[in-house]
Amino acid sequence: MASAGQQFGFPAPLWKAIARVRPPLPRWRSPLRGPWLTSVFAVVLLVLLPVVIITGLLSYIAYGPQFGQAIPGDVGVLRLPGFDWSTSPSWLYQLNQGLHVGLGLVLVPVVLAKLWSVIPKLFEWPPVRSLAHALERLSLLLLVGSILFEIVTGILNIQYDYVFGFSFYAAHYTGAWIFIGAFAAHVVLKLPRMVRGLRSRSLRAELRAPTTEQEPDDGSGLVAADPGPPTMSRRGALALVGGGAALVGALTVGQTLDGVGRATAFLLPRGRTTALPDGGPNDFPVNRTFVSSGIDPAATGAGWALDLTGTRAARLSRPELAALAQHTAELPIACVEGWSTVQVWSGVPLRDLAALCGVPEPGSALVRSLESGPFAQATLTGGQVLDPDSLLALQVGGADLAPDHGFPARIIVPALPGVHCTKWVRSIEFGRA
Ligand SMILES: Nc1nc2c(c(=O)[nH]1)N[C@H]1C(S)=C(S)[C@@H](COP(=O)(O)O)O[C@H]1N2
Ligand SMILES: [Mo]
Repeated sequence: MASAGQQFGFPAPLWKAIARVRPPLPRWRSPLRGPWLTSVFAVVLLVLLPVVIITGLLSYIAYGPQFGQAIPGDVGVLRLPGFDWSTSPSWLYQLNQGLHVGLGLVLVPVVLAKLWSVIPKLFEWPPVRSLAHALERLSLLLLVGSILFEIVTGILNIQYDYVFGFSFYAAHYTGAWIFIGAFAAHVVLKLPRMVRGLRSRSLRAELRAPTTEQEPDDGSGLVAADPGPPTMSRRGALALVGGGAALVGALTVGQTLDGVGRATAFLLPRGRTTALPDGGPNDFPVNRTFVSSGIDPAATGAGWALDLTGTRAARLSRPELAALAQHTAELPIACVEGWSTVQVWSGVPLRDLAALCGVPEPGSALVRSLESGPFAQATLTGGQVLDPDSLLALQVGGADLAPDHGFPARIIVPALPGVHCTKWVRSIEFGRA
């Protein structure tokens, strides 16, 4: 350790003096802290955080970055290999986002417990001992900073609370990559230590008997030198964190499931309003009501007609659309924010509309809404248009769509992110492959 000061070019006596003048930093004295407990929290995160990461990146791809409609648009070197998001199984995006948001929330207590278990390291003195130590601490700053940033921005977003003055998606995406890099480095550096920590005690023995005796000091800096009296057993600590995670999970899953499950989704701010609270087919959650879209109600009246363009143009009124062959499919709407609802939709298959305007094998379809603003348009892939269950829906559960659900017509495509299931459709432009 004599080299520590020398690496920075400090004379050794000065370095030693810095080490001696420890400021009055808090002393962390819980006898619970130790390498085994930290390793237990670590292994849970090591297994489950990659699921949150991967589903997050898949959601970015599902948005269709190839059409410039994933946010952020230009991500430079962070561009993911593009592929067309599948339409099957129809619950693919529902599962993806249920996992991303649900597991992300469930892991919050585990992340907090892990940070609590290593907090003495934050107050280490001297703050840096060598260049390697300085780099390690910098990577930890990025690791902890980015995961807290992802948690806070993620939760604020699903709470519909855009308090930040920047784009949620751009920030969450960039933060994710910082986290991925720091997480990978951390795993490489700490994996052996985690394995040693896990091996140092038997989980079964810990769970069987409540132990409060301190773990032996392995020099990791986690075990308090002057421990305070125990407040709870290690088993109690695991039960507290596990119970917290289970409670968050129980209050969240309902948003991805339908029916009675939704009543238990207490953490869900959205989807509590329903379009028509009459127990009928339109009585299911709505995010954005017709009134808040700002569309003039007259524009959805008898004069409404759908404009189609391809190699030839067509204009179809609602009765004309209803006179075409109808198809019915039970499909979810799954929002990026994790909530979803499965309904029975009926309408005209998009591929029939494509064929009608001379593009039987479309490469894309640009759907425009009567609305302006962020939901004004969305582009579908050729594969999405050609799925037989992809619809321009006119009805839900056998009744005409309520204004809040997109009357006169809305897009429903299996496994498509909810945001691209455009409501109040005005026109569709089919592009060639
Ligand atoms: N025109 C338009 N279409 C839209 C939206 C919208 O605000 N305007 N919301 C989108 C989003 S984000 C989702 S998740 C689905 C379902 O939203 P809803 O509950 O508001 O119908 O519709 C999508 N289609
Ligand atoms: Mo959404």
